[in-house]
Amino acid sequence: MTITGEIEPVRMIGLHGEATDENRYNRALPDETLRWIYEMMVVTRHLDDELFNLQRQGELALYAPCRGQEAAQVGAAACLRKTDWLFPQFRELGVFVVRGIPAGNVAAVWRGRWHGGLEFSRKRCAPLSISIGTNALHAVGAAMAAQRLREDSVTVAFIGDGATSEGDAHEALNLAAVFNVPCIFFVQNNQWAISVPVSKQCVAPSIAHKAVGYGMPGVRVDGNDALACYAVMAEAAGRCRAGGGPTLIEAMTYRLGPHATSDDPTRYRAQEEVDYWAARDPIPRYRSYLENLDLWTQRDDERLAARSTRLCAELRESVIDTPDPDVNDVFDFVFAEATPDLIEQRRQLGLELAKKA
Ligand SMILES: Cc1ncc(C[n+]2csc(CCOP(=O)(O)OP(=O)(O)O)c2C)c(N)n1
Ligand SMILES: [Mg+2]
Repeated sequence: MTITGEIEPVRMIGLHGEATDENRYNRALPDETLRWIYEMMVVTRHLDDELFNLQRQGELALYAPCRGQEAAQVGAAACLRKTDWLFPQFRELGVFVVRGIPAGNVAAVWRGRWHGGLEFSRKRCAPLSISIGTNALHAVGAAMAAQRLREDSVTVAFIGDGATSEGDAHEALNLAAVFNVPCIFFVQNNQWAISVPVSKQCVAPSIAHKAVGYGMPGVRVDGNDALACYAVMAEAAGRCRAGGGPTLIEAMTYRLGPHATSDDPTRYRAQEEVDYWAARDPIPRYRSYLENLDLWTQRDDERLAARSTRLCAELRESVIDTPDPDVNDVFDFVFAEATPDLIEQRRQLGLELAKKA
């Protein structure tokens, strides 16, 4: 849908799990898909907590938690095909879980052990982009490649409200529109960019409105409503596959935790604001929706809790048990064929290490 001035986000599940009267999108997903979306959100929440704990225990250098953003991430990723390309920023655990990337691989990245842990070629997920906004350009490049190869794949750039202020994001959005590429810009507006509120990033009526200036459809969606996120992404992906070009989606959500494990958000935001959003937690809301449809019971909770516990244990084991990689990986995986400079650097490092041994 093209925005026409209204900024009311698309919402398919009300705050208490009731179906809204939103009828522009398909809500009749198969029961298994509806249940799977919930499972992915709950698993993400548990793994997110475990990653946080692992950092606190000194096992990871840093971690950027996604608590509160599970609906946006899982909803957006769940409607994609495995052949679609993902270009994350750095907070997209829910997207990785949906794509089947083991949380241990994500942990390896935050441990500084293996920066390619998201398996670009096998899982079609680019490495974390700590330089915010840069991944949007990579996504557009990949979409241009898909266009030239006549693939019907879609690429998704996951960026934050803060990243929309970066020149790279502007260039990417404009390029995507001009070349009509199959790229979706999924902006998680979680209200904050570290300690800077979204009011300091954007004074347009919404981030979605900016799509008008680029000449692409813009959609604002309730980012704490997994079904609505799924629906608007499915629509945008369908448009990409039909040659209809890019879409800018703004998912209204909230980062319930700190920016990263080194941040203290109590220094810059009020507890009342956090409480307001905690009461809009996407997970219980979606659970109520499933219960209303008779699609979820307490026995399902028990099964899901066991699954989450197992996945957290696997994550912990993989972090603690896996040996550090060979330092030469730094040189071996830069180019398909090492350049003379890299070969020389590799030789020099080998000599240094031999001295120390
Ligand atoms: C190019 C660049 N400039 C500055 C930073 C420092 N930085 C790290 S995260 C961040 C804010 C990101 O905010 P947002 O895009 O809203 O994502 P969120 O952290 O809310 O998920 C900034 C400015 C960076 N990583 N990269
Ligand atoms: Mg943000």
